[in-house]
Order: sequence, then structure tokens, then C-alpha cells
Amino acid sequence: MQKCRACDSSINPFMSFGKQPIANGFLAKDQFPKEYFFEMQVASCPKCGLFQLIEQPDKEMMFHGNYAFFSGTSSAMQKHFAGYAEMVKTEYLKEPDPFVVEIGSNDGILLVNFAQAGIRHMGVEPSANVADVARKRGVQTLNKFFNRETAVEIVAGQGKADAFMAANVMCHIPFFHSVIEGIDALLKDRGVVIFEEPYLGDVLAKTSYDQIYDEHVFLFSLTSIAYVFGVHGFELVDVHPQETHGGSMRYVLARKGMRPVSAKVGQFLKAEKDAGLDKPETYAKFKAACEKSKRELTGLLGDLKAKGKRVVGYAATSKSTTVLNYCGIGPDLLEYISDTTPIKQGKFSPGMHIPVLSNEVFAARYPDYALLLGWNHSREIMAKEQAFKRGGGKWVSFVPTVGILE
Ligand code: DWN
Ligand code: SAH
Repeated sequence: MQKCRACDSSINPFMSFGKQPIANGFLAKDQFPKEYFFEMQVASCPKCGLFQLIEQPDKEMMFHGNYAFFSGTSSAMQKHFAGYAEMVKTEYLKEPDPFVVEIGSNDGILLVNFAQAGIRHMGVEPSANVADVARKRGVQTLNKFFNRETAVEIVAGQGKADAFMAANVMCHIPFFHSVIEGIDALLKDRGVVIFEEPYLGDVLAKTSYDQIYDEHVFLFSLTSIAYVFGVHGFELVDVHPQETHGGSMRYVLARKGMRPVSAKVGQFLKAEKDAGLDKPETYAKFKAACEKSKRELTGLLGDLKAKGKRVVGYAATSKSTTVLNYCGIGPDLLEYISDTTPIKQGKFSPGMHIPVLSNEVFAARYPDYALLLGWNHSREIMAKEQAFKRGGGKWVSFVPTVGILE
């Protein structure tokens, strides 16, 4: 029997996505024989509601000097983070000379907005290559994993913070309690914790099972966040649903009793109960929906191949690693994957070893179909790929349902 990573209750995996490689482990041919795989099983804790991976590879295998994801590759996300910064500045930085800390700050996509406004800030980013990009943009960055120790080091150098921020990283860190202890050590009495992460409710509703991969050790809900932070004396004071990454939730927390609690918190907690997020049947249904999605997607790609159509993947996302490996989609079904990130180009996709090529290759000779692996960026992608569509090209989509987009 496994133990919940947050509350130590016994948990049982309800499904396995099979053997999975490192999601961002794009590799060269000579690295194929040594590629690492783990069995990706998932569970939902019956006591605290935390959705989690049973096993996660060591953090140094995922986050290092050659990390393949650069936040700034999406222009829509740059705009999104400018809005996030604006919200923090206007709502929560009311004291003179404020200081903010962001973990998982990557290439500085959020903190650059504070740096340019002359606000004292510190990013904590363990992947050295993306941290270097941030520093070159004038964003103060500590090349470390955030935990209690890192927080104490920051306080010794800069004093306590007004705001602790994060985006798409809290769900990456298995030592959750050490992170919250770090936040507690870092924040002023009235300091706020603000972070946004893929939302469990959206993943279940849209069967976007590709949000589950090695880095995402957790998928959060208000229920699980309220529980885990509650243990450390924090409470949810506000929440803001976001469209990013196919449906995210922005959580705002503060020490108990320090700030007014928005009515939205109670409303969303109730909505989670109504949606059955605490019920085993909900996860049994999700499992069946994932299996159906897999059957339909492999069926559709098989049909296209049988008709002699050229099909490629579009955007070599981390999420695509789960889909391709779970469904067994390899170079026989997808000729290559088009991606704009130089560090991924010329390499092969993790596990299934599909070549990753530049967007210029895609534009030079459009395929008949493109599988929309970066479905969360569909608005941005559709806007820039109008010539593909005009030339008769079609998009294959699999979230929320499998089909050809008209
Ligand atoms: O949580 C995480 C999120 C924030 O980012 C990380 N664990 C890793 C990463 O997940 P992802 O790789 O699934 O992120 P995206 O933003 O869905 O995918 C980015 C990839 O898509 C990049 O390789 C670039 C590519 N892309 C492209 O080729 N053309 C993206 C866009 C917008 C495009 O037009
Ligand atoms: N915040 C950015 C990046 C998300 S990707 C965005 O939303 O686009 C997750 C990032 O978290 C990676 O850059 C990774 O190196 C970093 N990370 C992983 N574990 C971490 C930890 N323990 N402390 C701080 N950052 C971490």
C-alpha cells in the first residue's frame, strides 16, 4: 500500500499510463539504449483529495542545465504573465519597497515585469540554462531548488517577502511540506502566496490526461490545496480560474485570519464536491475516458495512414510524451513533430523517438494533417498557421474529444 505524499493516508493507484520516459528528455540516437523509463501510475487520496503520481523520477533527471522548456516560446503566455504581474502589483504590493519571490521562474517570463518596474525580486530556478536567459534579461535568479533552506538563505540576504509567486511549478515538487515551510519562513506576516497550476477539475472534465507526466507529480484542486496549506496555518483567500494550459486555477493564500476570504472560495469548494472530485467513481470514469480517447486516436491515425496521408505532430510539448507513449504513437504514424524550440530540434521525442524538426520544415512542405499536440496554444497556433489550412491542411485534435477540426 502506498502513502499519500501530503497526509500519509493509504492510497491505491486507480490506473497506469504504462512505461513513460522523462517528458522533456528529447534525445539523440546514440542515447536510445540508455533511455530511462518508469511506470506512471496515478492515485487520488481519499482523505485530502490530492491527485498524485505514485512514482516520480529524481528531480535532477528532470531539471538540469539542458532543460528543454523555455516559457517565452509562446507570445500568448508572455501577455498572460504581464497580466499576472499587474494583478499582483495592484492588489498585493501596497507597502513601500516591496520584495517578491518566484520559484520555477524559468527564463524570467513573469519576473521581467517586476525587474522592469524596478521592484525588488528574486527568482529561484534549478535549471541553469533557462536561469541564464532570465539573468541576461536583468532578472535576479538563484540557481537552486526551492525548499526551506533556500527560503532561509533568501531572507538572510534580502529580508522577508511581501509575495511568494509561482506558476506551473508547485505541482512539480514532491516535498510539498518543505516548500510550505519555506514559504512560511520567507513571508512577512501579511504576505501572500499566489500560484497557478493546471486544475484537476479541467483535466477530468476534458480528459486532458496529457497533463499527467513525470514533472507533474500533483494535480491540484481547492480541496487539496486548502488541506495541505491548512496544516501550516495558511488559508485560501481567493481563487481565479484561468484558460492557460487548458484550464488552470490561480490560488491566493495568506496566514489564517490575516486577510478577508472571498466568497468564491466556498463556491468553488462546493463545485468540487458537486463534480464528485472526492468520489472513486469519478476516477473510474476518467480512466474509461482515457482508454476511449486512446482507442479513438490510434484508430483515426491508423485510418489516415491506411489512406496514404502525410501526418505530422505539431509542438513537441511535455504533455505529448504521455499521449505518444500511452497510445503507442511512433514515427510510423507521425512523420515528425514540428517545434520552435532550438534545443529540441534535430533530436527525437522521448520514448517513441519521433524526429523533432523546425517549423520551417513544416512550412516548406505542408503535410495533409497535423496532430495538435500543443492544443492549449490552439488560438496562437491557428492564428499563425493559416496558410496550412488554406492549402487544404487539417488539424487532428484529441482534447476534449478526438476528431478532425473543421
Ligand atoms: O508545467 C509546465 C508547462 C508550463 O510548460 C512544464 N512542466 C513544462 C511545459 O509543458 P509543455 O511542454 O507541455 O508546455 P507548452 O507550453 O504546452 O508547450 C510548449 C512547446 O510547444 C514548446 O516546445 C514550443 C512548442 N510550440 C510550438 O512549436 N509552436 C509552442 C507554440 C505556442 C507554437 O506556436
Ligand atoms: N513558471 C514557468 C515555468 C514552468 S516549468 C511557466 O509557467 O512557464 C517548471 C519550472 O520549475 C522549470 O523551469 C523547473 O526547472 C522549475 N523547478 C522544478 N523544481 C523546482 C523547485 N523545487 N524549485 C524551483 N523551481 C523548480
